[in-house]
Amino acid sequence: MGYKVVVAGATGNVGREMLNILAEREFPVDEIAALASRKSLGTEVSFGERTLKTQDLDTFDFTGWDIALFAVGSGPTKEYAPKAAAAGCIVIDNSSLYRYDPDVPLVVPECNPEAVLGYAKKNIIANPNCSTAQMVVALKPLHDRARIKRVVVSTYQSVSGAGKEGIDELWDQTKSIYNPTQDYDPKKFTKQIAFNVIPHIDVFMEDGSTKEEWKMVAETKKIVDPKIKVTATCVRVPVFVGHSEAINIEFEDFLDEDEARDILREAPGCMVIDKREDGGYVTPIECVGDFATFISRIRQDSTIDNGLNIWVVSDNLRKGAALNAVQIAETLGNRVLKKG
Ligand code: 2RA
Repeated sequence: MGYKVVVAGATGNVGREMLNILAEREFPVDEIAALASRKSLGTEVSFGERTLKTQDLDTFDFTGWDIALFAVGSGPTKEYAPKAAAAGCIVIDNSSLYRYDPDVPLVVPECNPEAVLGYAKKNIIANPNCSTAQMVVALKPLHDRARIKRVVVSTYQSVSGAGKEGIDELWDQTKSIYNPTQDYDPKKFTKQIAFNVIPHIDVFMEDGSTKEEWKMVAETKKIVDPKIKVTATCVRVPVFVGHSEAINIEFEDFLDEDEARDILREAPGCMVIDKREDGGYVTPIECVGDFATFISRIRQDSTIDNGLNIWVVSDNLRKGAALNAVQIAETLGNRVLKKG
């Protein structure tokens, strides 16, 4: 016997990946419902070999369904997640709405799988932001060995993190640059993204940081350790899929770069590609469609006592969103629901 699974937001980039990954990982599904907002209603989506017709999120009855993967953004989540949860369906939510709620666990299964047990207070589990998810997969095993004091991270985030409109804007703007009769002003992003980089993701906070940067701080503390200090600069780059991060880590104890490489080679979810030669590292285009978080450029930072630099790349629609949500469902299945 398997699970009755709902995917809400099934026509979006992340919702489609959720369906792909449930099928690829052979999640034990007895019944599946693909939900969409009224404007995308009837759109067909793929689930393995099957084609599903989307149903209306607004009128769907969640009673009797086990797990709902939500990828609909904070507004609709606020309306529909409590409805699903009250009907007894456990919600795994990809929006930021519940991430900082003390009664809702924020889970990256490679880091804090035991936290899923906290789902019962609200029947909701939160999925972290994409830039945090891939970073903590690499940080946790290093923290377990040498205790991280401080992290300085710069991100290089692909346009798919901003949804389909972000992808379309990069594509159309790039074409318009080769065709001067075609004007293409920024709409989704604040400045031209084609052949450019923009040091601004999400809204500005009072202290001058952006919400994306704040999320990396708050979520790392909730998932790994509240004592870790994080400072982040988040940057949008003209890449379609795959976020990259240059991470500088300061530890309590000395950690040799070779030992760090060995630890990361064994760590769950990590794939080390680290040859000190031309091309001996991973770039975002190579991680698309993969499950792993790739780690390259592992090297000592000799400007501080216990410092290390790493380069971390992952598919933001997968580990940063849909894959992590499906892994939470798997963890919930193995540790709590025990069907399948
Ligand atoms: C981005 N963090 O890349 C977002 C998506 N969750 O814009």
